[in-house]
Amino acid sequence: MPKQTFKQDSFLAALTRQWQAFGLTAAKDMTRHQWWHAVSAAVAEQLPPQPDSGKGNAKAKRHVNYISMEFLVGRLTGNNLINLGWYDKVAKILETFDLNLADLLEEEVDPALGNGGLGRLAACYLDSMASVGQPAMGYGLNYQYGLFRQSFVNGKQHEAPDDWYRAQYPWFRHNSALAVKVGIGGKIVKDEDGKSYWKPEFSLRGEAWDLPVIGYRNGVSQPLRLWEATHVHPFDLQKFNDGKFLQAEQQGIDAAKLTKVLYPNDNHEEGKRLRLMQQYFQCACSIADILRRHHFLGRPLRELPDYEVIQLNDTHPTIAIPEMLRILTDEHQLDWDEAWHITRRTFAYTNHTLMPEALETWDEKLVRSLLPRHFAIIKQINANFKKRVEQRWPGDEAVWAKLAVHYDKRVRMANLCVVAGFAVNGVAVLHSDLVIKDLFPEYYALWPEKFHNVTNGITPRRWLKQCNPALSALIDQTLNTEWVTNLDALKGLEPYVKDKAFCKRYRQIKHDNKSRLAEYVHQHLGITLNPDAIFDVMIKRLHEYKRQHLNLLHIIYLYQQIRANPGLDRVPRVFLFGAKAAPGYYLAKNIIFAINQVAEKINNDPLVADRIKVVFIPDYRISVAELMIPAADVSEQISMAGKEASGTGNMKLALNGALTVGTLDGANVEIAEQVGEENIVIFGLTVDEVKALQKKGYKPKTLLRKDKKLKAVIDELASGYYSNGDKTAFAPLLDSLLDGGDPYLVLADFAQYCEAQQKIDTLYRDREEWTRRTLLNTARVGMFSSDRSIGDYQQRIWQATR
Ligand code: H53
Repeated sequence: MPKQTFKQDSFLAALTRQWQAFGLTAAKDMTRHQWWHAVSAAVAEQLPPQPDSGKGNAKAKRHVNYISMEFLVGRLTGNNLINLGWYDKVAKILETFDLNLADLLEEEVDPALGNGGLGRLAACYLDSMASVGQPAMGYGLNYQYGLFRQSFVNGKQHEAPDDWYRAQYPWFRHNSALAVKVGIGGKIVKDEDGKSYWKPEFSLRGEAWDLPVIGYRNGVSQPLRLWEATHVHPFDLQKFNDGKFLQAEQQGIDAAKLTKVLYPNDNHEEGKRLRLMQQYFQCACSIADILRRHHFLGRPLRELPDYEVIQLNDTHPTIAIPEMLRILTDEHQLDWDEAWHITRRTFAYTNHTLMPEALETWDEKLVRSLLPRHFAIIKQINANFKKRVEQRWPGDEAVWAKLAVHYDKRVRMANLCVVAGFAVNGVAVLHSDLVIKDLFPEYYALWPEKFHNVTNGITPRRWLKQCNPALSALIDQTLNTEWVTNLDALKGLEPYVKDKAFCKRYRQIKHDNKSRLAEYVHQHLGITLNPDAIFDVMIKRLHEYKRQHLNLLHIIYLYQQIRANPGLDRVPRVFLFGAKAAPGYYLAKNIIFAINQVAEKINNDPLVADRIKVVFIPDYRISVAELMIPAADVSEQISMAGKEASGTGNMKLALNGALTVGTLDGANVEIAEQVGEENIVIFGLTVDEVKALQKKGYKPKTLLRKDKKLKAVIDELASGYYSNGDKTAFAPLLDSLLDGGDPYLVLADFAQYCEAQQKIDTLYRDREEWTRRTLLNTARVGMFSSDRSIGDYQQRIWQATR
């Protein structure tokens, strides 16, 4: 496809229409926010109409439908301008109005339609599919409120709704012709011919809102289609005529509830009725849209899997499977076997977690009441599958108890995905192995060919080119090759470890990025940071398994060391955190509180004299990540081995020249392989050691008796020292570590973690050696480009099997 050329005249004309629409008389009367809006809308107007995606695809290249409850896309204007190749041109035009484009871009409210890693991965994959020319649609929900806004009140997390003003978002295109009717509730009834069909209790309308996903300078733009729930009729006319005006509108109010808010849980399912309704609504709209396109292109139903693949991002959209079967059998009158044959070759499932609390199961009563026909279909799948299991493991109830899709009055979504899909993949080598060994060994025995690994990736467009313009420019000048679409080309930087001038420049860029972050922190939190200190960054959702509290214990340990020896020679270190805790996750919120309280004490202790600063940046989100990642010297990836499926922050930080302190978990293992063991600091128990320790019987309190340093840290936290004498302030955290049995082995890894941190301190003192190691990180992590991940999906899953 030809590159999209920028037409200055039509851009300026569009800009004029924008300020006129605001009711102003001249461009100069626009506020900064209006400028951002006008520029974005004027650029959006220049994009070609989005093709009804899939038209061009041949059998050889299946069209991908990526269904995800979350797409954490981040701000779009800057990114779209970069991908279009129009950034400099628009910046120049704005200069003539005395405006700075980078400043305007700060006006955009992040579309926060995701929680964390899973949603951000989906956004990276859309960017990569557009950039490598993989025809694709993203399907998600158009939430009115994205992930809550976080602030701290007396150190405690406070949540506020995130209104991102979707109604005025300039990148949306509303396509009313694509609206879909979705039924919910009701029962199965028989028609005159005795054939049963579903009579829903009520219907909703799904409206399609498209965001453009723009490929990197290749002329491709394909939609991310987000569904919004509205009501089928504007009013209940009967009620309206009866004079019941408010009740007449009730249906509309109820419908709008469905896509009001994103559930703020990451790696944890609550099993709420509204959540299942969201899932079904999204899947019903998306399946209808996929089939509409397929029919429109005149293709026979039985050929659906030749043209389309549906990639399920985690189990959240699993209900799409019975929905497909329902439509094929009930609406298109296919018999079961044929419908099953089509479905089984269309769906592929990505598993992102082994955490039991995140593997969705639904109460059968709930499924039956909301989706009676789907429940019947699930039972049918289960009954058919039972025969297969019976053949393979005759009479073995224990195996059936594990493998059943419907068992013990619950529907298990992961099992449904494995049984009904043609491919299952984990998201890093270690994780994919554990999926086979620990989660699904019997399924693997049945269908080894279904199981794959696709290690996660990140888009180099946002996570280097956009967020680190100075480093990108240095790489451009040095390599003189298009690394943005071929991240392996960064290997070409390796010889420059010997080039003093280059290394100086690389170091200076990091320093400047640190100053930029320090400015932000000063402006927003009033804390002054020294850019010569080590910037030690831990950014990720707050979860016990990720062990932000291990980081905290080490900070307290350091502080105690300084108090015991005021002359202690340590490289000044700034510990930076960014993390949101799910509002109902009591322990995670307590960890935030503990970090903030410890920060307060240390930051105000003159004895510390800037050797330690602790900063918890509130409301961590994509735009804040874009500031923190280029400024990091150290990347904290310290989850208990076996718990973090992959991680993607680890990749972003290494790419931007941070040294990882990490456990052998998730993609850290592959990062270590790529960068070389001398360029990463690995510590802690391995997966096998974790298993062995847990089997043996782990007793955290015994550890405390043996390790005096550790005991001093825990005692101080419990003493009220950081909480104005309140000894119960951190009870949830301490209870989990002690009486709760320390489920994530924080205390067991503490000593090794302290050693690892000491090693960082020593390494950092030799500035040239440090630069060498961090530069080798940048140079060697090219394989973590999401373009490579998409290539793997194509090769191993989308094009290989059907
Ligand atoms: O998905 C990321 C992984 C990360 C994993 C995360 C994730 C969620 O954010 C939410 C639910 C879930 O099951 C998994 O925790 O390790 O990198 C993308 O694969």
